[in-house]
Amino acid sequence: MNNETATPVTVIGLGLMGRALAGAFLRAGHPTTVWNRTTAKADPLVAEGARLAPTVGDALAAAPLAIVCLTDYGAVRELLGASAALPAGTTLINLTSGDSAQARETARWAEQRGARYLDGAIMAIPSAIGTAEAVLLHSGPQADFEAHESTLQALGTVAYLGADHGLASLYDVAGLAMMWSVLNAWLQGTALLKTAGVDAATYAPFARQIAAGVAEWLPGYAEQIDSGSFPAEVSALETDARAMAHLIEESEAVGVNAELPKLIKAMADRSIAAGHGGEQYPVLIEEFGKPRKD
Ligand code: FVH
Repeated sequence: MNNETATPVTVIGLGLMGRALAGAFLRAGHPTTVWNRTTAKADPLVAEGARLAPTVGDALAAAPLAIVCLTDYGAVRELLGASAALPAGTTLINLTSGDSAQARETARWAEQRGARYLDGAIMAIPSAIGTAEAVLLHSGPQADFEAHESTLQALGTVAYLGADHGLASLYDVAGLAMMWSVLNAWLQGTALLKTAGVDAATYAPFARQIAAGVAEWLPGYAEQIDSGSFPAEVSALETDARAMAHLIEESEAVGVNAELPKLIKAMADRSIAAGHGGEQYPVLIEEFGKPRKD
């Protein structure tokens, strides 16, 4: 792609992530305008060919696509709120982390100011930006995503989730829940085995195999959740709960933390008490779908 044909892009926010985003656009040949509160952070990008806009308004007007990546949504509203109207022809893509309510509210706020708005979430670290490993999720009007999809592909693997602006944030936190839960489960097992002199490197391949195996179950379990029917084809929840009791007893016996095992069993016990002991594990979606009443 050469500069003449490449779509101009603006990047507002040149922190660790914003700098990576702007650099990826530059390397893909897009004329890139940047702005940052602390202007010195733009220096390396200007040296690579970026244009430093004197104001946020100038940055927004400089390109049909403006990416914002700041600390939080408060910063986005504070910064963009100063410019009364956002340029009508600009599509604003907010890659700042936040929750679905902030995403939906900011979409309403941006659209009231004449901007087309997509919300997004970056499932990658700065060094991965510009490679296929970087996954960037987007939600909002599909036509606006499609209009800029080829430009966004300079950042990595881009996905469109749907029209609800809150979807990118929800997928982001759902992905983080998955990541931290898998890591916590691995740490629980590693702690157990360390008491028997098994080091983490020895256990890791086994843990990786278990994680991959469980991942294979997800499509079938998703069908059970979507159908609302949880026939016990593998094992009944009551059987699982007995194994959970073993995990608690073992953790306490060898002197490692048993909080995670106890939470796992507490969720199952509540579902069993509600009459689901003979059903398959995904029946627990009902416990996850409601706040805990103490
Ligand atoms: N870094 C990462 O690996 C993660 C990956 C997943 C997504 N996150 C989210 O990306 C947002 C930015 O994260 P970051 O790592 O770039 O954060 P910082 O390096 O701290 O840069 C913050 C930028 O925000 C600017 N800023 C903050 N407050 C204001 C404000 N009130 N007005 C204008 N700009 C503001 C700050 O400017 P400066 O301090 O350089 O002047 C930086 O440009 C974030 O939501 C992550 O959760 C990154």
